[in-house]
Amino acid sequence: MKKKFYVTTPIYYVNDVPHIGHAYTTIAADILARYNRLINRDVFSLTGTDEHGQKVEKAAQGKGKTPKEHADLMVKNFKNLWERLSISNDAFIRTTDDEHKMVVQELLQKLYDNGEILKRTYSGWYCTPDERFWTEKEVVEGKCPDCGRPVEHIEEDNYFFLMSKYQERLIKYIEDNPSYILPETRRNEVLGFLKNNTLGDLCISRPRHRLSWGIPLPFDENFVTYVWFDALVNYFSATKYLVPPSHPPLSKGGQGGGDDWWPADHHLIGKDILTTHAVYWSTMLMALKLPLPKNIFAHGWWTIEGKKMSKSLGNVVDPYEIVDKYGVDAFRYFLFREVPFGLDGDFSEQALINRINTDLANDLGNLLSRFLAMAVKYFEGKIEMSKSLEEFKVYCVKSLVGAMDEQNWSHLRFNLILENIWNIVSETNNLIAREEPWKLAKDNQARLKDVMYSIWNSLRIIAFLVYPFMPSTAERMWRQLGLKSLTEEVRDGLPGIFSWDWKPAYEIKVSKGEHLFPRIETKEAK
Ligand code: ME8
Repeated sequence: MKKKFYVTTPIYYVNDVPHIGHAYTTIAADILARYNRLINRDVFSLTGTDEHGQKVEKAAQGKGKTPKEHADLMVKNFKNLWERLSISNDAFIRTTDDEHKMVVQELLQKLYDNGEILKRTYSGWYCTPDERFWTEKEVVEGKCPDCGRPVEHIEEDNYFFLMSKYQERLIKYIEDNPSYILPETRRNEVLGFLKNNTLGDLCISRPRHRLSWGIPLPFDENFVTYVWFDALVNYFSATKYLVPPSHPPLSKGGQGGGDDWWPADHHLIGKDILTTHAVYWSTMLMALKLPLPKNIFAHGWWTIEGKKMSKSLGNVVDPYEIVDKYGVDAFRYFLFREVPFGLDGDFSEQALINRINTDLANDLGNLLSRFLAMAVKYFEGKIEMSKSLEEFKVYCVKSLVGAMDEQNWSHLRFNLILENIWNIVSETNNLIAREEPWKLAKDNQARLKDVMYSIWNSLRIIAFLVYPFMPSTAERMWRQLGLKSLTEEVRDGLPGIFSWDWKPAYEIKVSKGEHLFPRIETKEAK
């Protein structure tokens, strides 16, 4: 039976248009999804939108629309962008889906019946834009400690999830499971927070008179659900109704979808929403007696030329603009090569151009075109399946193993994986410089054949290794190397296709194609 792999992105608020930050997390999830499909796992990759709450209600009001009409329009921005960025998500969840709402209500009822939710009078400071309460101690001079905007004092009845009783269990869980929260700095941050503070209970309702755009509490219609309780449940509810038919139930007699896809392998999020995931979601699952996800990975923050991205600064990076100018694959590659996943990064067009010109145009693109030109010149494109040069093979196989290392993938070390792939690229360039095929063509045809096969084989390996990061580049490489469709061939040729000297059963004839990454000429790059 195939191993399953389930990866999620945050569900994004519909009150904003997507920018580079949203693209970053979603591309990361796509890289994992594509890689896991490549190695023959049954993959479910999920993204979606978070559509309830005050912010959406207000934004819709401002535009003279109902919240749902507003959301319907905004969702298109996300769906279109994911298509443009070659995101291969299996499903798109919206918190306004009826099925999702039903699951949220079911879970709320279960918690309520089990005495995990209680009604209390609450008095505290409320930050409307952030939709959260703060205690007297937390408020800084009448302002929200998180966003710095004024808070208002509110006293009202509300429902509370008894989160505090899970504090010790959560600490133990995180300590016992070192890769539950990654990277390690974030894990330590959560542990530090849990050990040095007393966890409160979580207010999970909003009175309907103040907020109507939400899921009603099943046990009290005067209240709607706090937006985070509704949003976090998406990861679980999706497994109940969005697993496509191509993903059959894994257990015998399953109903399709169902609990079989829970728990997720990775929740990818930005560091901004670590507490809601690591603390709220984890304790909610404990109270529901459901397994916890295998990993929550909180990545770093992108700034733009050293500044925080903000509408008021006018520096929000529009992914459409970047990919129109530089191409989707270059953008996808840049984001994961430039900065180790987990750390903060700074975006600038110049840094992107530098990466394109060096890693992509020079190292990779030129390698392929030089090889193709030589193959056409010396052998009319026909590549004889011989064997790789031994020393070259030994060096490259080490990097191949690194690029497919389970630990590297389960810890999302994308930059290390890319580094391993580029070791093979560099070593293949070195091989050409060392062997000088143009000289061998004159006096050593036998060696020339081995050298050319070695390069062909290495480029083939590079093609499938870059596939998760740059899917269309990989397919183009694969075809230019005289092979059929990468994804189909990988599936048919498993598992041998990942080994160094795999050979297709058919004759290989290569032909010159378009350069993968034309060099970008700018004043600075010259
Ligand atoms: O928080 N750098 O949605 P959201 C890197 N609806 N990543 C960034 C980024 C930046 N500058 N800006 C945004 C929400 N992101 C909730 C989530 S999940 C159950 C509910 C990415 O639209 C990053 O993944 O504000 C961050 O966590 C997410 O967008 C926040 O998206």
